[in-house]
Order: sequence, then structure tokens, then C-alpha cells
Amino acid sequence: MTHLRVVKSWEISENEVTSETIYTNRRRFLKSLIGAGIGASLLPLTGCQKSSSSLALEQSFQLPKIPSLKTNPAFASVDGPIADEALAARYNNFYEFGGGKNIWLKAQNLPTDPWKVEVTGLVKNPQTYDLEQLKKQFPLEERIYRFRCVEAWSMVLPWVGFPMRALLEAVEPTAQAKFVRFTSFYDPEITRGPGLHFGFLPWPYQEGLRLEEMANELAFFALGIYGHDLPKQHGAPIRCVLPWKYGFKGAKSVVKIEFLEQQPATYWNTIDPNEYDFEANVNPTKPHPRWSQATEKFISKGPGLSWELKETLPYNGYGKYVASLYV
Ligand SMILES: Nc1nc2c(c(=O)[nH]1)N[C@H]1C(S)=C(S)[C@@H](COP(=O)(O)O)O[C@H]1N2
Ligand SMILES: [Mo]
Repeated sequence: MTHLRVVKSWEISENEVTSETIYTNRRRFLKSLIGAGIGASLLPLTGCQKSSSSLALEQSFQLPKIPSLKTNPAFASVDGPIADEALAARYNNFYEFGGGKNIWLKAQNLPTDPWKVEVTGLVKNPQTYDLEQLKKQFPLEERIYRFRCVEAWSMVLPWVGFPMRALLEAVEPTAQAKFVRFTSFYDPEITRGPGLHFGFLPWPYQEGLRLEEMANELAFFALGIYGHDLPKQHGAPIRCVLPWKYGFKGAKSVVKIEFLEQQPATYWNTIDPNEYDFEANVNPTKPHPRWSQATEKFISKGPGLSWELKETLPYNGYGKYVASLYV
């Protein structure tokens, strides 16, 4: 049974997160921001449907096509339609640029050229890659993955990139390395969003995995989406995609990859460990403290935002690949 619903522009306003709230109470700010959770996570998109900004939106994803791209046959489709590209490009989480979903325009300020990714820590071959080197060394492929945000919305997205395992083989973590930490680009002068740069937020955005998780077949670095380079709002030029985990585990705009012996502190887990655990596998039987994770709002068709209610699957449907990591 599905349930289709279109959000009306008057239902939720991004202005509900006012600067006053932010100044008066950190805790309340975080609740209203993150935790507006399901409600505010489905903000209306009407604000960017004006013709001038929709032109800029298209420019934001009219990017160089990835040459001679092949879809990995193991990940060529899932049981639902790929999200409308323009919809996916204006429904994002990128808190460096603000707390709402409609940050795509602000994200165009992200400087991506030149870009370097430093691979460091407990590895035999530490490396600093630029994008050309990454693309040359690691053949890119397309994979259609389900994507499930902790806020209980989901999409199907066609990523382009390479498996994290290929990087592991190239840099060779030492026997001591047990964890990896990914660090996102951060420069408050550039990424300044409304009210998100107060000292208490643990910037830069960082995420981490156990090494066995990183070595899993599914773990993926995306350098593209919809057959072309990654738009800035999706975390250009390189971001992590871990389809069996909640979306927040996939750091965007990665500048550093470190191999560590101890489990690293991470962004959301530092903000609230009860609400955002380090592992964060998609699990319909484990509710978020403030909402159920049993179902999700599946977003696919544009141009307006609408969804179908769907049952959430354990490991987001990827149990056959990853369940053995958690026995
Ligand atoms: N650096 C950074 N990475 C991030 C985030 C963020 O705010 N900053 N948000 C995360 C969350 S909560 C989600 S759901 C996904 C959203 O990716 P998308 O906008 O490409 O759909 O990015 C993740 N990676
Ligand atoms: Mo998310």
C-alpha cells in the first residue's frame, strides 16, 4: 500500500529555525534543526522553482560527462525508480551551507578546483591525490544504490565512482590500522551557512568506519552522479557512499582520509551519541529516540516534492553483502 502526498509550501517554513532560537539555547537549536527530523526534513521546494534560480540549478548539474562509463552489473538496478535529477539536486543535507534542504545555491560557493585528498596515518603508502590522479588510478563505474537518511526519507541514486577497497589496496593500511576517518572540506569564510558556525558544533564534518566496513564491496567513493561529475550540493568532487548505513555516515567533499588505531570521534556522534551512533546501520527495528525507523518517505518523481511511504529494510536491503560484518 502506498501513500502519495505533496507538501504544500505553507506547511513548514525554513524560517522556523530563527537566529533567536539559535542564540537562546543550543540544545533547542539542535533539536529544532536536526530534529525537526521528519517534519523539517521534508521542506517545500517551491522557493527554488522560480525561473532564474531553476536555470542556475540546471547549471549546477550540467557538468562534464564521465567518459566510457559502464554500470556495474551487480548494481544495475534496485526495486524502485531512480530519483528525478533536478529533485535530488535541490533536496540535500550539507550543514556547512545551512540547516535546510534547500542549500544547493549556497553550495555553489564550494571551491573544488584544485582539489587534493590526503591519505595519511597508519598506511604503508601515504599519498596526496589530486582529482586527475584519482580518476586515472581508479577506474570509475556506475552503481545504482538505495539511499536512506536517518530522517526517514530515501531515494535511489545513480552514483559514479570506485570501491573504497581499491584505495585500500593502493595505500595498504598497516596491521595496526583498525579504523578510518574521513574529513570534509571546511572553511567558515566560504561555507558559512545561516547559524551553523557556532563554536559548539564539532567542525569540520568527520565520519568514520571500521576497516572491515571500508573493505566491504559496497563501500564507495563517488566522484559523479547521473553520469557526470558530482554537483557541489552532492559533495563535489568526492564523497563517501555507504548504502547500508544512514546517509550521515557518507562525508561529502572529502579532503582527508586517515587510518587510525582507535575509533575516531565523528560529527553527529559528538553532537548526540544517543541519536546518532557510530555504526548507524539502517535498522527498521531500532527507532531513533524521536521517531520510528520502520518506514521511510521514498522520494522519486519531480518536479514537486512528493513521496510514497515504504517499509524500511534491514541494512537498507543490503544484508546479503554486509550482515556478516555484524555477527
Ligand atoms: N560534509 C558533510 N557531509 C554530509 C552531510 C553534511 O551536512 N556535511 N550530510 C550528510 C547527510 S545527513 C546526508 S542524508 C547526505 C546527503 O547527501 P545528498 O545531499 O547528496 O543527498 O550527506 C551526508 N554527508
Ligand atoms: Mo541524513
